Amino acid sequence: RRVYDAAAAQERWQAYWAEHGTFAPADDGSRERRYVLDMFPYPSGDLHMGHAEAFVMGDVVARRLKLQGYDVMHPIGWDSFGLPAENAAIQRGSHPADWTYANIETQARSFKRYGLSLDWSRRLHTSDPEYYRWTQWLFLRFRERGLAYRKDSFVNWCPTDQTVLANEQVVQGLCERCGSVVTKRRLNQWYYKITEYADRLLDDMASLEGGWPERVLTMQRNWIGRSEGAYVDFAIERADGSRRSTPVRVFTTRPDTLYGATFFLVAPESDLAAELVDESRRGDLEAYVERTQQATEIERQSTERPKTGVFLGVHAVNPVNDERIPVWAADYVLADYGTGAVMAVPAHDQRDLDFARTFDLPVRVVVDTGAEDPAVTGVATPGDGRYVASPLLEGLSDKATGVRTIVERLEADGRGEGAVTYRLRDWLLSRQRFWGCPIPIIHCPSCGEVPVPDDQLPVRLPDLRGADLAPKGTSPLAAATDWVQVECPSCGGSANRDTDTMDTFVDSSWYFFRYCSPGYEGGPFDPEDVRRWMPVAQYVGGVEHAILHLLYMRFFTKVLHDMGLVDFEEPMRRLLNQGQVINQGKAMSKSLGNGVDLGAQIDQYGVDAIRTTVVFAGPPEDDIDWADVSPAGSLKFLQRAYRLADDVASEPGTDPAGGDLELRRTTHRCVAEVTMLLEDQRFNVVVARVMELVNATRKAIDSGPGAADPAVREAAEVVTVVLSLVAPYVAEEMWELLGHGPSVAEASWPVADPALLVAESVTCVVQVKGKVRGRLQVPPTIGEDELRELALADPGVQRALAGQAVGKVIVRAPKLVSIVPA
Ligand code: ANZ
Ligand code: ZN
Repeated sequence: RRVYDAAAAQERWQAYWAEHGTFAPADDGSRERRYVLDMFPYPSGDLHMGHAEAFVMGDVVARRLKLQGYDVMHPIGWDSFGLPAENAAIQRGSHPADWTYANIETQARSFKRYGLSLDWSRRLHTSDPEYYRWTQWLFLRFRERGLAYRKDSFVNWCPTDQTVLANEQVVQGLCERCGSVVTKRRLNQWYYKITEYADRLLDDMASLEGGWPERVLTMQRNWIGRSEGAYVDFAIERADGSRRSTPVRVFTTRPDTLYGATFFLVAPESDLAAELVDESRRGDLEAYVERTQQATEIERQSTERPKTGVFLGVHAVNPVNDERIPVWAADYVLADYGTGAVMAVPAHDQRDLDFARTFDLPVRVVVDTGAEDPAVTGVATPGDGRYVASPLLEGLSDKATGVRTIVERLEADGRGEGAVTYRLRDWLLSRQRFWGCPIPIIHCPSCGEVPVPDDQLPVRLPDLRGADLAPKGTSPLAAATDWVQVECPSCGGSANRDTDTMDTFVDSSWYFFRYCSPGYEGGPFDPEDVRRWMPVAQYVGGVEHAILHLLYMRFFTKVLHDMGLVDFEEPMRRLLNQGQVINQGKAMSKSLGNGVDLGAQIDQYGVDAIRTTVVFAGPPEDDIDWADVSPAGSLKFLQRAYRLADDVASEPGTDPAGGDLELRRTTHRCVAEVTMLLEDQRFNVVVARVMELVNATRKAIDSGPGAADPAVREAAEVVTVVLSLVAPYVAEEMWELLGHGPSVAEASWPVADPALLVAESVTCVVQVKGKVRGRLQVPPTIGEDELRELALADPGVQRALAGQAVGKVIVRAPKLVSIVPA
């Protein structure tokens, strides 16, 4: 008898698939199209266990859809710009491309070995000039629409990576990449105006309900952070009694607490603070700003932190009662949220209360919540209650009415208006690093910002390497003088290129469109290709991208929609976030020494056993603890499955209709169940069902009708086709043994025969006083007690009894019940 040889099968079938283009879609309209997409990898060395889990899930989906008759596109590429390549190049004195493309080749070999049903002809790398040409082209189109702009502002700065970071890349005040404490710097930087799409990004999530994990939708909602409230305008009165020509706006979510505003705050580093401050206090403010710069945004907003601030020597005038309140600068007010100015209501806001108590400012309760006076307890009362000391709200206790009443009055007086703000900030896209997509702008002393003409794209990176790339606070590109100095495309005078590169999240915001049109020269993609393939039927990737990538790519899609290039607004119908592979209850790490090497696991057990282990370990969303799983057990199972095919191989195929009925029922129930389980992404249960079918088939061979029974062949074929989703190499070998060809990937998905799915039942006759009064369909194995109860509950029987008490009941399970009234 034959034994499954994993290594030989891997070599053989990899070559077969590559040679025959098995996984390239036909794209000829003969079959319905489906696009299955894995988040493309970053080339940081070879594949690891995390890739093993992520990519096998997408592969199960893609292979299943292909077997079900769809024309499947399942492409692959690399997100190949980024810092690690640059750091490696600095260390080795080489070019980032060396490291990047060497790693890509290593990963590509591993992906092929891992048996993924990928279409290699669509492969792309975001660091290829042919790709970033279109990243630049899109930037210019966004800019024409006013969606890419430059502004001076305080930005997050990582002192280690020497580059700015998007808000999304600052985690708890630390750099997402290196963990350094993030500081602030004032810089002139490029932004994408994602805030203009905030409402659409929120509203369109309704269409993702059910297809996307709820927690991802929640994270995006919170990140966008829509707040409803009002803008309120406060006049400013200087020390000499004169008034500023225009009032200053604040944003508040609680306009109904306006009578409780006892002081007014501005962000210390804002232009507003510098403008408002009385000359006598300017020195104090400047010293305070200096101190503020050292604190992170998280520290500044923390309720734990002692409150600090400086009085600016001017007053604000409350628009509803003309009360004069002092204006302070305080660092818990952020310059770039709302308007950068706040009306402080210490009775009902904890941070304002802490501030009031620190600086001895008045606390006035305007909502009576029944709790003790915050001025005494030090605990603010943010809840609902009866309005007090608020003439316009006299007698009210409903918050919505309170808010509406104040907003209406402010609007009538022209002193404010209802408003919505978002936590979402515009997307800061400039990076002071080398290995990224150059920003296609030229700065001309006479013309200002001049876009590089489309026919001069791509703006290629200059050839810098090694120490040229070391971080110095400005972009390394600035050092490439020959590259920087160019002729202005507009006036022909001497001008300079923009020396920043784009955040790599820009590259990954549109790659899935490019897969539809590999190598297309007329634009980032051909709209016709995208119309045929998109939206993506299934997207698979890590939950760490719940906010950044998944929000940015939704934004890009909406802009492309508005440009008339695509006709949908949401690019990914379904999203699956696979779990992580951990070991001994902990994330794998060098320092813990608990890493598991994917290559070594594959060498030991074979690809199929590793894939099976990963899929079988639990629901795809859950983490897998490698200490709890058994690749050796998976390999044993695959050998058992293989032996079925081997046993059946020499038996001629005949019509299964004449085969063993019990095994046929088991097989068809398995098909029906597995089909549903796949739809619900319960891949681990699919493996469990195949294991059961393997056992049932083995029993039929050894102690049942034997290997020659056509039901056995039928079962072995179902095992093979279903197994091919998870363990493609062994399935190919089995398919061949069973006399089929050329590839199980070209087989069709089995269809369950409904006649074989009906549970067996027998008819039970129920008599009352010897007359038949009911018929019940019951399982042949039903117990006497259960049958008696069913019979007595039957409506026909009840009618015949007409309220008489039951005397004697004779039960002959499963066929007869006879009832005699008392
Ligand atoms: C008065 C007030 C009274 C407030 C009250 C709250 C409670 P969200 O919900 O996060 O949008 N705020 C406004 N701009 C700010 C800034 N730039 N920096 C720090 N805080 C700012 O928060 C909105 C509330 O945060 C606003 O409503 C304002 O304080 C404060 F009982 O105004 B509130
Ligand atoms: Zn010019």
